[in-house]
Amino acid sequence: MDAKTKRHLSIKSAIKLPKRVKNVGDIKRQDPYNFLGLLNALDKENVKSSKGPRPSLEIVMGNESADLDSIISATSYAVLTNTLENKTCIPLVQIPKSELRLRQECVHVLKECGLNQNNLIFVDDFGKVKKVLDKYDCRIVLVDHNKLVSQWEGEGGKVYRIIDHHKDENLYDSVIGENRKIKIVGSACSLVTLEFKDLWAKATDSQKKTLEKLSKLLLAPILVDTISLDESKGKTKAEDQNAAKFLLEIMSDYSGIQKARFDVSHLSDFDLLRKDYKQWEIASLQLGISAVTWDLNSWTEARTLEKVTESFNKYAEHKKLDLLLVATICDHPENGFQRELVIWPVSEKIDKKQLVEKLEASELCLVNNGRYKHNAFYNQQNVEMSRKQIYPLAETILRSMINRDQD
Ligand SMILES: [Mn+2]
Repeated sequence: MDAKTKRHLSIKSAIKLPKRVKNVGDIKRQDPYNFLGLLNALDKENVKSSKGPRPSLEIVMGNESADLDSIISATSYAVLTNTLENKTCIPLVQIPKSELRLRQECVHVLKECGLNQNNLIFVDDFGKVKKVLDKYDCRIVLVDHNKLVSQWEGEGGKVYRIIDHHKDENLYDSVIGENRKIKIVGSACSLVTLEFKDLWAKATDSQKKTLEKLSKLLLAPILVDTISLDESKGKTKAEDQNAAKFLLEIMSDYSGIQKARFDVSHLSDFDLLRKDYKQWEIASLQLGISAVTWDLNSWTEARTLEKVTESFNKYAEHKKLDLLLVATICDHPENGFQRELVIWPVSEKIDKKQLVEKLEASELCLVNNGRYKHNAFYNQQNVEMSRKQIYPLAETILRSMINRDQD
């Protein structure tokens, strides 16, 4: 290198050039898993000055429990859309960022698959999302639920596609045919995988490279939700098998996810109860159901029975509940997959004796485990019934009790 070039280079490096802000195209090409970066770029884009109709944008969201299936089905849908279709899509996670640490299985899977959780879009950034929503011609895609959560209720007109495995609530009648894929299968991620399977199989080498991380990512919730595709557990459908088979052709490494999911002993009772929680209003009653990945024996032994039951009371009070149900699952090393149910009515509005009798007589096949003096702690022998089935059952029982009171 001659002196002149050297001098030129040193001058050049001495001048600090302002960092160029990445635009939407840059992010999609260079950093396809940086959704927050994409949102910021969309926010900065000068849409108004450009002629013609507003550019289109897709927003994909999972349900408010923000479990592994919801976070990953939404995230993967966005990456697949951005990579394989000539569209722009951002995924939303419907919890504050601070609550992600309550979902160690999600933290584990994201890290294991090389995704940076700081690049996801959480509730904290919804202000910016709403700005973008007004600026672009937005269409909403629902994955892992088929009814907008209250936060987005006003945007029903924008829903154009649904991919879900819950009972169809028959909303958004314009979403029909190919755009309405609601099937009761093990995992919403199976349906997302199958939706893009053909395009993915035909992807170019560079697209395939971008999507490399996704196979492992999508497989995680499918395996967790179907209990490792074990047909005897009644969760696995042909769609789950097909999706997993397709993804396994690209990769396979599932160890650790289940372990992280069931490793909850470091969480406080309050965190355990809110980690995977849903609440409903039935007539004037508030019902909350916490799903906990710890068995009642280990839980009460680690904390004492008094402390755990005290936590149920405090949590029910905090959420202003009339009835708290705690549905536990654990993968016992000797006895296999097990479920338990805690029936915890807290308000005078509920006839406790009648409620317990009706639940005891239900298809849950509850057997009192004798650990608690009142009828509250049960082994649930019908292990096929998760919260998805427990909720409609509890709803029917509560409504029948209310109706009887009014007669
Ligand atoms: Mn799901």
